Amino acid sequence: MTTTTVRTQVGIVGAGPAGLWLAHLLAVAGIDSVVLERRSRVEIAATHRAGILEQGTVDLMAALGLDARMRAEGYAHHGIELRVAGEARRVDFADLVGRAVQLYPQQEVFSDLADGAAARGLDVRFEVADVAVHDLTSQAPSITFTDADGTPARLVCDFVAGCDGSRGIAKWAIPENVRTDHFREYPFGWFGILVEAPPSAPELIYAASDHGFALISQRTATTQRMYFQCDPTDRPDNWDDARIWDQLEACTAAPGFALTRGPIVDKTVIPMRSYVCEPMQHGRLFLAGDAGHTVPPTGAKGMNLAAGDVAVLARSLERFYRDGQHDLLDAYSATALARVWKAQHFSWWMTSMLHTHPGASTFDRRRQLGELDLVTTSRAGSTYLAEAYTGWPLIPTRPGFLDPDTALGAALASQLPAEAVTA
Ligand code: RFL
Ligand code: PHB
Repeated sequence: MTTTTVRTQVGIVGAGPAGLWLAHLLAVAGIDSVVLERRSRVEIAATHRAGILEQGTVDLMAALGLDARMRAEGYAHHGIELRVAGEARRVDFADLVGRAVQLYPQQEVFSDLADGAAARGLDVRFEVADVAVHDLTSQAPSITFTDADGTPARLVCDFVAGCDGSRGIAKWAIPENVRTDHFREYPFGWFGILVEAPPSAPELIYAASDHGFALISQRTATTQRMYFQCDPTDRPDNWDDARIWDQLEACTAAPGFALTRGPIVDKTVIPMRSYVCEPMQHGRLFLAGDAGHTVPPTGAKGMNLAAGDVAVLARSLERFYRDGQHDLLDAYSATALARVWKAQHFSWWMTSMLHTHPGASTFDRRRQLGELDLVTTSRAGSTYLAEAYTGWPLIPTRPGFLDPDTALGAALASQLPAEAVTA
């Protein structure tokens, strides 16, 4: 069978949030791309993952003109509750940092991005197979794949963006002798359920108890998302509904509080890992999102990190195509990793502070309670949590990083420091 050859400027592997955000941002900057995705649209839209968007991520959706449904159907949250041994301690984001987050499921973000891509005429190909990247250190890298109809194809491009998630292939193309894999595995996982019931609380509850950690999150007026700490090797079938509710009640018990129960329509066990691939670039390959790093979900950072990576990458590519300069591209990994490591620390910290650690001594447990007390009673402590949770700027805020005179600069103006906008 003959191979079809397609030519574009940026070949993107993966149509998760990272890949689709990047394709949109590049289009704003006038740069062509083709997105290659292994799964079907239907399958991605049915995968339950993130729920919380930082304010900068909300601004990114607005910059792309894709925020209407998110604002109509999502919920702005101005704080979270930390429940410490049955006592409610609210962290008030509005008061502490004047910012908020948005509860809006990742599947809906994906649907908005995919619909928006079709409306913008972006080339996104679902259900492709056999994706492989080639000649990354040459001027003309390429990606070979089999199209959805079985035709072998080659995408010839100037750059390859590896946006293929934590189980993707792109990062393995960075040779072992130049790549460091920073990895940490936690001795617990999350048991996640989806429940058909009204919300049990108006905001997220992160509960640290002697029975382990639990998170009470929401989705819609009629569907809720809840998690509790479990053994990472546990299986969904080991837990019947009664046992799940007993565990969630034990972890979240507080005077006057009762979980609103309903049919459990989905059960999953999620492993907890921290990972960073350093550097996040090699030749003309650039990694973004989970392809370059993963965090445990406790800080709600994963998808938001993808937004920061692609904002930096899109700007770096704009600089290359518009000004012929590769300084920002050369610095991409270092720029992206500065934000990634802050989020790695925050995610590790929230995870360590809130979970019951197998084998913890009485010293460890009492120290943990002391830390939770400090974080929820000291304004300095809770301000750090509020600042990190609502998120740092997506791009470096130094004047000049983003050019306010370009279409991309104008679109991302909410991310610019005031000096840069008025300069
Ligand atoms: P994705 O979403 O995994 O997308 C990668 C895409 O690449 C495709 N792919 C390939 N395509 C072609 N060829 C190949 N060889 C390919 N290999 C893979 C895949 O099919 C897929 O469609 O990565 P991306 O775009 O970097 O986005 C990252 C986010 O999905 C992830 O960080 C978040 O889900 C993490 N996360 C959370 N993030 C937040 O910001 N806020 C949250 O509240 C939050 N909660 C969560 C979470 C993740 C969770 N789980 C299940 C891990 C809660 C949970 C429970
Ligand atoms: C979710 O709603 O799925 C969610 C929210 C906050 C987290 C993790 C997951 O920290």
